[in-house]
Amino acid sequence: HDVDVPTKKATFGMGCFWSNDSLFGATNGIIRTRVGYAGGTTKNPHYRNIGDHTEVIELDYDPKTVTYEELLDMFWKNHEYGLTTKLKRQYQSLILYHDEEQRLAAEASHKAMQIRCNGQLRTEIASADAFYPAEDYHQKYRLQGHKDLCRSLGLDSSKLQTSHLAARLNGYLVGVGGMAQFEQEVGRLGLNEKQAEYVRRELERNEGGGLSC
Ligand code: MHO
Repeated sequence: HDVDVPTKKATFGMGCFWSNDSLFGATNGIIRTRVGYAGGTTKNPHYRNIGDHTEVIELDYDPKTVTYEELLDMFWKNHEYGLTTKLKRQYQSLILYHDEEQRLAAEASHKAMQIRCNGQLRTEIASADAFYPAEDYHQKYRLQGHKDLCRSLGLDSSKLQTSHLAARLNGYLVGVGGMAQFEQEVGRLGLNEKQAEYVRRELERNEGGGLSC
């Protein structure tokens, strides 16, 4: 079961990519997500050998449903970008734009934030270049904790980077999106009643709990 609408890509570095995968996964307009390494120059980075790259989330979004500006808003609201903490390159605050329109929007939002933060921003903006997908065990990290659910839905490792359903569940299971939104789309997600009940239980348990890494 997949969603076939025209999408655009957006790429953000905003700390540990597990929580960002969940944050965006159940956001309306996000069609697919994958986590990986980007923004550096070293070849073939891995989690244990990340080189000068940064953990990033790559989004396929439907621009008719969510705008790049709205995604930038989520970027600023959901990570550490100031001078208060010393960040490793791995967790660099980073916007990688995919076209001129994104570049202009990113720079405008950066400028506005810089004023609000008295010039204390650490965020970098650069053109999206090579993206190296992270190892399978990092993809949809929260969802993968629910092995029986994944198995019953056929969400094996080959689907983790491409499945709309996997992106949604990876958010809902930790409470992102909320119950009302889940009920609105559950019919389209293709879950049976038992699977839907399971997700509802987890969503309820975790709603408002905040994302951890
Ligand atoms: N606390 C986690 C962070 C992982 S994140 C993908 C760990 O040390 O494994 O950077």
